[in-house]
Amino acid sequence: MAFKLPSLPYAADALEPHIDAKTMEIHHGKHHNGYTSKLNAAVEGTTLEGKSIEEILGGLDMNNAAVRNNGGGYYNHCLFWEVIGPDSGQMSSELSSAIDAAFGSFNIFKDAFSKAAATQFGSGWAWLCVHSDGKLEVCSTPNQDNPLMKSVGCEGTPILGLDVWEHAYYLNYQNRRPDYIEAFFNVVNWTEVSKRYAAY
Ligand code: MN3
Repeated sequence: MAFKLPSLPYAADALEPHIDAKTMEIHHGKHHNGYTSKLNAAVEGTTLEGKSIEEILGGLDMNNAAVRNNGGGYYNHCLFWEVIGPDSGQMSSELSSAIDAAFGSFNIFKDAFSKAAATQFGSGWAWLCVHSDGKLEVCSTPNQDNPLMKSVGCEGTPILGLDVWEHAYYLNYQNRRPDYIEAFFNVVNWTEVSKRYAAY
């Protein structure tokens, strides 16, 4: 069973003015679609065929560049489309408490996450991860790496991710990555992030 590009769960223009429709169309229809088809090509006929993306990334040989880059790209964007949306939803009291416990307050968490996103040199992602004991951590990874991969410097299950590749923001924000990061917080779907926290 090959991996499939998921449909965007909202219209491409639903996140305007924070993320513009053209960026969403290209990002989903070209970039994510490309990772999906290249991932399928990379696993076809190998022992990875038929495994879930979480199984593949959790047991990944980091020297397998095709699966690392395209499997990461496939998973990361699947998560990204779901944790953002036109409705900010509602953060659960459990997630709110965990954020307070780990960072001190939501605003301190937001600063730490924004800093991780802003200082990731070149292409990559910022993450909010939950460890097996429920503790939260903010980190960033280069390229399409993510915390499911062993030895990337942060571990756990990502429950919020921010794509800071230029393809995610350049049409609208050019070199102003900090403005894009600030805008991102207007489109986070906290109901979905809370659901992922509850399922860790
Ligand atoms: Mn991207």
